[in-house]
Amino acid sequence: MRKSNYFLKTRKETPSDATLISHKLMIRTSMIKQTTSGIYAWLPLGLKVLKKIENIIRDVQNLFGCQEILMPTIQQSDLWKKTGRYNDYGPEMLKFLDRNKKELLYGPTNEELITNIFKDYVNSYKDLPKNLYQIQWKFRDEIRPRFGIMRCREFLMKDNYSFDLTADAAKKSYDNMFKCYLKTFQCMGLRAIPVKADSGAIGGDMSHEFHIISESGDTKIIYDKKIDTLKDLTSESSYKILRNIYSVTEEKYDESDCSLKKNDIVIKKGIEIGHIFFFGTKYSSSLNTFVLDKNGKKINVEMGSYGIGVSRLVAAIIESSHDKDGIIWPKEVSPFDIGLINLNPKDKKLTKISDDLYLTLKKNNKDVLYDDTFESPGNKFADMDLIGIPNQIIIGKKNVENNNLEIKNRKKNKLTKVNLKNINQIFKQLNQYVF
Ligand code: 5CA
Repeated sequence: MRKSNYFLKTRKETPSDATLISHKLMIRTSMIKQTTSGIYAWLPLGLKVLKKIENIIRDVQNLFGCQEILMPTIQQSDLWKKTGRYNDYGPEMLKFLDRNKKELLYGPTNEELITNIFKDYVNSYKDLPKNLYQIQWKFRDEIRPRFGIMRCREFLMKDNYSFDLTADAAKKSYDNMFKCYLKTFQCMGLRAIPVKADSGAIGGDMSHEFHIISESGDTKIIYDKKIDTLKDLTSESSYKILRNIYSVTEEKYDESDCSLKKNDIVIKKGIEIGHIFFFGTKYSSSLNTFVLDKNGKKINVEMGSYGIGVSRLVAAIIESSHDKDGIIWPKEVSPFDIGLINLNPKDKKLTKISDDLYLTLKKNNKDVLYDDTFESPGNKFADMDLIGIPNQIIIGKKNVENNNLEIKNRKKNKLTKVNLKNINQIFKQLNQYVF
């Protein structure tokens, strides 16, 4: 993508209500634009990252045996009345009437709807277990939307729902999703800590949130310091530890059942990026959803639901990966693989070298943001750092005179000179960080 054509306008100023660094950086890089309180439009740069995150989540969901569906954002009220949540959910739920005065709502979550869909298709124990997921927009009329897309009113969520015959089988589905979440966040270059949590409006008696540690997080989490010594959270041995170790949200913390010594406890602030629930037959019984077991007996299905804040993750990743100059994208979710800077597009030689390299990289399936604009070198460097692509290639006069270009690693702020005719060497250098 040539920067001269790209719908991207970096800026220095941010609105006064933007206090969080991720919010500021997303506005400064024109990733998002607020359209009204707590509601945002996603612009090309932001949407690219959102889609990358979405695709990682999708791949890992598929890997763990979940099947994708897409439910509507608008739901009817009658199912919610049956489960009692039409009133219980409170003012966070956006309700409205259609032209026939039928009560509708914009889904804040989908337990009712999925249970009702499931019911029409599955009626034998032989068809279980099942696990269905969607990646769909949700609306919650948050009392105080804040921090940009971190806590907003309309947001993208991955939600999935498991259906099993017995509580034991359902707990296995829950454990499978627990592992799936550890894997998902690792694939994004994140370290997410599972903590026991309250189940709130979703209900049930077993629930975990997944947090990334961040000073800007709005939840306190309390856990055994052993977690910080685990290298790979996705290994089987780490899983066993994480599933049994002391690790809770502040609301769940009770001094009397925490047997740990003061020195063995870590208290940190976290950003909740995922939340899983086991709630048994809460929805299947009120919505009369059952299967026949092998004796022909009606059994209400045992269910769990599992959410990931897809849009929130964009901000959460920035919170955990930035410096004074801007964003530093983990390569897995970076909007582009490479930023290519032509320091002086008026210079024919530099432009020929840059154009040729841009084409070669594109032919090799690399996604490149090519700064071919007439901005000053200082602005070009600042913009590329702000946007945060992990690797930059810089084409400048002095280096070209010596047949060199420079490759900059954004994270380490390290420049390496490479012979510009040696394309293999260029790829080798880029490979170290990007692909
Ligand atoms: N039905 C369950 C799981 S499918 C559910 O709704 N869970 S939840 O309420 O915990 O939401 C799932 C995830 O969505 C949260 O972990 C959080 O990352 C994200 N999320 C929740 N509220 C917001 C919000 N207002 N803005 C952005 N992301 C949000």
